[in-house]
Amino acid sequence: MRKILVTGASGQIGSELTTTLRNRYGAENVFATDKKPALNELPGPFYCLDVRDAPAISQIVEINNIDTIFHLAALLSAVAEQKPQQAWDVNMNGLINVLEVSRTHQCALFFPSSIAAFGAETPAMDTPQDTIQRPTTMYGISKVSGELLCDYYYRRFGVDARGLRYPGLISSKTLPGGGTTDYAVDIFYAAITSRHYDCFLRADTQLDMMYMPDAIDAAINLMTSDSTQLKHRNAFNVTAMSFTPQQLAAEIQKHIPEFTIAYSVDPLRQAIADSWPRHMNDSAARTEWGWQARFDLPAMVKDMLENVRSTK
Ligand code: NAD
Ligand code: AKB
Repeated sequence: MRKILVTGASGQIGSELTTTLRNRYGAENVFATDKKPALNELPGPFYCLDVRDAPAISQIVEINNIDTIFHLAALLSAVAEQKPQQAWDVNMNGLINVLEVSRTHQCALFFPSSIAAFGAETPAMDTPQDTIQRPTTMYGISKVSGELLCDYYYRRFGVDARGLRYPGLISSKTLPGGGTTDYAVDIFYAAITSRHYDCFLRADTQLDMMYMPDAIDAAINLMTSDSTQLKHRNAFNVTAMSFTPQQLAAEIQKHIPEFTIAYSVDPLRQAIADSWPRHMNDSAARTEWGWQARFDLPAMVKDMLENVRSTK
């Protein structure tokens, strides 16, 4: 990776990934792009770019000699369910545009899939790497289609397209952008400001989760790993912890004993969460490129509370 392009760089993952990449590879070598302005801690080049605009992507890649693209621009699960046609347009046309530019300019490509690529017929516990994928949401359909497109571009055109199936990501720098797992971020702000949180998922909704520093390491480690060791290359299951809102609240109460949680279930997001796995098996990622998370639930909660407090 010498010259790197990040799409969706102003979002929850993109803002932190861009900063880490700029620290490691030089700010001048990491080109952040998004529809909305960047908030990156480390300044560097930024383009206002809609990923549906194929000629604009191609021009940025060409003039800056880009060799690696982290393609993060997308609509997330809850927003996608409210705007399914727009979600298909952004998630699929955006991806095929970056795959095409990767083919014509020999770029490596990172594509983040999600636990949403699975559906209710997938085994919910110890979810295998290779298993049935029949998602019932527009977001999930775009993710499983994206996984297949990346595999196709690798087999058909040799594009080095790699990717992860991320679980819900928890971070303190940028607020999440309209997903089903957003409660696991919102709860920290509520715990610190009002000592109470009204959760939109049921108390017993168990989902895989990961702290952002691990998510950033996973993306960079996969993209810099030895290609000859990758049997799957793309759509690796990765997880760091798996918990329910009730368990997360109990961990927060160890630090803030007066914190309380109540449940006002949102039927749309509850139905989405109920169709996702509860705990993925990520042994393929561990074996093929050495994936290992650093943060478990107690370590993540401690760090999140410290970071969110410092922003108040
Ligand atoms: P986010 O919503 O925080 O950020 C997405 C960014 O994409 C936003 O800054 C938005 O302005 C931008 N964007 C939207 N439409 C665009 C367009 N047409 N052109 C250019 N930019 C556009 O999302 P995120 O959490 O940072 O997620 C990034 C990627 O990771 C997505 O593909 C998402 O599906 C995937 N992912 C995220 C999580 C998570 O928990 N955050 C989990 C699994 C997978
Ligand atoms: C969402 O909830 O949409 C995302 C995801 C798990 O893909 N956080």
